[in-house]
Amino acid sequence: MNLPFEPQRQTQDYQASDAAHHIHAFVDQKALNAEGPRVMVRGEGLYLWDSEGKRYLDGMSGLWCTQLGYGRKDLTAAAAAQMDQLAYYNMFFHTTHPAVIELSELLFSLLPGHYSHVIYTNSGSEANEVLIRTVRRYWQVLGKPQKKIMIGRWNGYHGSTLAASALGGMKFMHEMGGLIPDVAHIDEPYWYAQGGELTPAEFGRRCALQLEEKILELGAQNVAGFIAEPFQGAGGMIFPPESYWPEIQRICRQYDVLLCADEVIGGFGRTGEWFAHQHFGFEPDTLSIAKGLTSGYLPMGGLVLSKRMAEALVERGGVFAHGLTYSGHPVAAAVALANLKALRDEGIVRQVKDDTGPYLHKLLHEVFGNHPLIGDIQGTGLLAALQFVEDKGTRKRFANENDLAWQCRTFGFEEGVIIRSTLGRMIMAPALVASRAELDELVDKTRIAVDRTARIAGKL
Ligand code: PXG
Repeated sequence: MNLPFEPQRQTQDYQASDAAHHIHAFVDQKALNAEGPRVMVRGEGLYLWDSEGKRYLDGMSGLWCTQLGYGRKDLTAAAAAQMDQLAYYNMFFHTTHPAVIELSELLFSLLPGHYSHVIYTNSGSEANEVLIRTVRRYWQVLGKPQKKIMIGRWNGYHGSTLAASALGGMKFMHEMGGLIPDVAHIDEPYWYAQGGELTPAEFGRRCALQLEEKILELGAQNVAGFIAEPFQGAGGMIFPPESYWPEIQRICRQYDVLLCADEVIGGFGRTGEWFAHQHFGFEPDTLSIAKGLTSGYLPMGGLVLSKRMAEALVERGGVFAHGLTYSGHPVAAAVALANLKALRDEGIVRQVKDDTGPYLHKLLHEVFGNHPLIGDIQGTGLLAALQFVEDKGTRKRFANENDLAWQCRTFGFEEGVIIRSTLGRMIMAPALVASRAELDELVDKTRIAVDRTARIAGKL
């Protein structure tokens, strides 16, 4: 083996110890223990190596987060310098520090001008936890404490903590450990699966109108906010029809319901815009951020507030009864600052919009436009989903679409590419620094995996 690193231990040794101590995410742990997880040991650019020395092109940016790819020395240098200078301090009891101040200056220079304040967290789940309390506090300050209900969407994903999973609409998550009061859900705008005979535009409007119906059912005087991902990520990389967001925004404004965008996946250049709501052309009141904020090098998230909300909370709100030990952590802030500087100064977001994003989608349409297994190609920028379909004419999906997608993902690993499977869709979201050659390789290896899956499905 020609490895770019010295393996420390045998793979089986790592796996046995992993099985002895870990409950992994979203998996049957007993089955995983029998199989043994892949042990990832090194990353450089878009590539990962496992403990057997096999190399993978990471088509998913880790978990949608490594915007700059792996092994960036400017990020590690920023972390080391900050650790040397001030490894930890906090924003409690009348203190602050330069790293977090400089990060926020840069963050708000990149955001549209109607946002002004941020509450930092360690993750996207926490950002959405903070969201619920902040939104409710906002309405208390405005003298409307009865406005408490949050509306989310079925199959939305907002994190794994109690309140974040309750805001999300994954029923199998609700079943494990419960819901919280004052949360309601409406349908997701997934035209390909649920649009029936309606055109995408009609379906998009119909889904948006469900929000109006739900607000009227609950009473607008009781509804605090509507939360949604601009496009659904974990739920299958689902893009809403163009008619959806303008109508949702109209309804939120009409009924004085805060529009809360979960930008944890969509933020920091993924769509070719800095934030996904800019791609879809709407103006949320809050933004939940995480992942690409630090390119995943250190945990950091946050809740961004509009000037209107911040003004009410700061000028009229009195004590804001919230705080996390690691909010605005100096080392995470220094890494986020270096990350955002690189995304800006190297023109990476612009490159996704003008060059690599259109290039990826052109390739995907050439390769999969007439593929017998693929009924739809969605996405923009460095973000794409391939929809498996049994009958293109009726958009009938396979009864075993999840198994097929999982199989395709496994074939991908065998071919040396990592793509994500969910609900009969294959997703790719490579690092934003991907070159055209790397995108060629991503699509080429994905094609082999999809062809192998098509053979199993009897489509090739
Ligand atoms: N909001 C959104 C939109 C997310 O996608 C979270 C919140 C929670 O963030 P934290 O940092 O608490 O994990 C997420 C996370 C997947 C996958 O397989 C997606 C996420 C996490 C893990 C896996 O698509 N999104």
